[in-house]
Amino acid sequence: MAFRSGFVTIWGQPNVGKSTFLNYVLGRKVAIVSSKPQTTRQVLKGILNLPDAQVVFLDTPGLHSPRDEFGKWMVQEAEKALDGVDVLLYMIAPDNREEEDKKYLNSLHSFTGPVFLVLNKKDLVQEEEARKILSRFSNLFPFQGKAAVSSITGEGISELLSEIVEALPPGPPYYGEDVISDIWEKDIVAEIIREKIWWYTYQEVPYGVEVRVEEFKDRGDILYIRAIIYVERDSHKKIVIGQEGKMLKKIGEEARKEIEFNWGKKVYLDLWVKVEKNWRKRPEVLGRWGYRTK
Ligand SMILES: Nc1nc2c(ncn2[C@@H]2O[C@H](COP(=O)(O)OP(=O)(O)OP(=O)(O)O)[C@@H](O)[C@H]2O)c(=O)[nH]1
Ligand SMILES: [Mg+2]
Repeated sequence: MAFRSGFVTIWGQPNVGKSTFLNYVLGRKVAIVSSKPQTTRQVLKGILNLPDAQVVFLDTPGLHSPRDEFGKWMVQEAEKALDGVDVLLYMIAPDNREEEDKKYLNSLHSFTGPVFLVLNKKDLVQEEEARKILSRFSNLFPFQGKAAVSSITGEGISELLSEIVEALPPGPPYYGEDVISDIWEKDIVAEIIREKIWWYTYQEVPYGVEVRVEEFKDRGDILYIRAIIYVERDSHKKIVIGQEGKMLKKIGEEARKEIEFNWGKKVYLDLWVKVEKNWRKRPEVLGRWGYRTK
């Protein structure tokens, strides 16, 4: 059988489990995950090497109606991830807002490749309910295939992967076998720190957080990392630092443990918190950080 390779974009509303799915498929965490919507901000590639195929997945920010410049940038990122890809996985979850899905599926009619409908979080519903949801969606779009999976238990995923591989064109791999993701070391660290902030802070705080790694130095026995956590308001800074610095300490400890685990090395993590007022609405700040809208 000929070797196959291609690009597969994971698309869908926020919080349906796109990043969790990617991490499960790769057997490794490349994308951060949280129980809050709009966790993923940038398109991230995750590369799966199989004996007979290479599948390059693109995890995307959840589709939503943007409320500011930054939200606009996130949705544009997701839309750009349709260009030139071979296969699309449209992901839904049992607690999805189906009206919204109709809108996004309608916008897909210009996509020429095969589209698979993937109902994630199957573990949360009975078999019968999963079947009903899939059949309701059948009328909305000419899907190439449909699958119900769980990105927590792994149910249904290997069958779906075989279908995806079959839908890919024959061709050589795009990346070397040792490449798992296109995300750089500094960005992985920034994302790990951001994930902990998403886990431990509430309401508007995580949405207004941006993490920039300013220094990343391997000093032989220790990895020295200096990062700035930007927040939108003074009150948010207080929350992220916490009483007597407790919150920042907890975020730092959790992030440090994960970085040490990933790099197999001791880490010194130097965290700072700064206010960048209303950065999500300010094109000049977004531009400086590489978030340019069209
Ligand atoms: N029970 C269950 N929970 C899941 C499953 N997949 C993901 N989750 C949970 O759903 C939440 C959202 O997961 P994410 O992977 O961050 O979702 P996402 O689609 O990437 O979200 P955005 O990046 O915001 O677009 C997390 O709390 C996950 O643990 C699943 O198959 N079953
Ligand atoms: Mg995500």
